[in-house]
Amino acid sequence: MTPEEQDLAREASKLFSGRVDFLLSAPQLKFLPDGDFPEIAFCGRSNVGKSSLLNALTGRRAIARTSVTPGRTQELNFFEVGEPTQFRLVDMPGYGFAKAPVKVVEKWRALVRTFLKGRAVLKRTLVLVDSRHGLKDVDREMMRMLDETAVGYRIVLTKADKIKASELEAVASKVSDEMRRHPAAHPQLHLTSSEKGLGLDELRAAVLADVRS
Ligand SMILES: Nc1nc2c(ncn2[C@@H]2O[C@H](COP(=O)(O)OP(=O)(O)OP(=O)(O)O)[C@@H](O)[C@H]2O)c(=O)[nH]1
Ligand SMILES: [Mg+2]
Repeated sequence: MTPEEQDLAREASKLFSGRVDFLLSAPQLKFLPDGDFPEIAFCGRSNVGKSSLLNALTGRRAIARTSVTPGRTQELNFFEVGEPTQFRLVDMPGYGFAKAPVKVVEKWRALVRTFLKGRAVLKRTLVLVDSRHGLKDVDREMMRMLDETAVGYRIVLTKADKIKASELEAVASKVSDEMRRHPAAHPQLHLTSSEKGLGLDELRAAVLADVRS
C-alpha cells in the first residue's frame, strides 16, 4: 500500500467503526430519502450475504437484518455513516429468489432497477456473488443492466470461508476474466468473508474512495 492508501484505509476503518445509524426503510420509491449524501448500494442474489456484509463492515452484529430465510430484506434500507454524515449504505432486496411469489419478485425487481438506474447520488454498487457458486445468469443480467446505464460497480465474492483456498482461486479467476468484458465493472475483484473478517479492510477503503470519487 502507498502512504495515501494507508491514510485512506485508516480513515475508512475509523468511519466504519464510528457512527452508523439506520435511517429508514423504503418499500417503494416514493419513500426514498432525499439524495443528500453519496450512496453505496449492496445488491446480489437472495441469501448471498448482503446484510451480513453490511453488518461486518460496520462491526455491528445486526444493524441490517440477516436471516437463514432467503428473501428477508424486502425494502431498500438506508444507513448513515459518519458524524456528521459522510455517506449512506443501502441494503437491497435480493434477486433470483425462486420461491417468492411472482408479484413480490417483480415488485422488488422494479424497485431495485429504478433505484439503481435513476439515483443521482449513487457512487457505486457492490454486486455480491457467492464464492461457492460464481456468476449466475441473474448476476450477468444485473451486470448488463448496470453496464447499460453506466452505473459503476464492484464485484464482491462473499462467504470465502466456506470453500477451500484452491477452489476460491479458481472461482476468482473465472469471475475476473468475465468482469473484464463488462465496461462498468471495476477491475479489482474483492474476496470477502463476513464471518471471518476477510477482505473487509480493503473493501472499507474502496468504499470510501468511491464515496469521494
Ligand atoms: N459462513 C458464512 N456465512 C455467511 C457469510 N455471510 C453471510 N452468511 C450467511 O448467509 C445467510 C444469508 O445472509 P444474509 O446476509 O441474510 O443474506 P442477504 O443477501 O442479505 O439475503 P436477502 O436479504 O434475503 O437477499 C445467513 O445465514 C448468513 O449467516 C459469510 O461470510 N460466511
Ligand atoms: Mg438482506
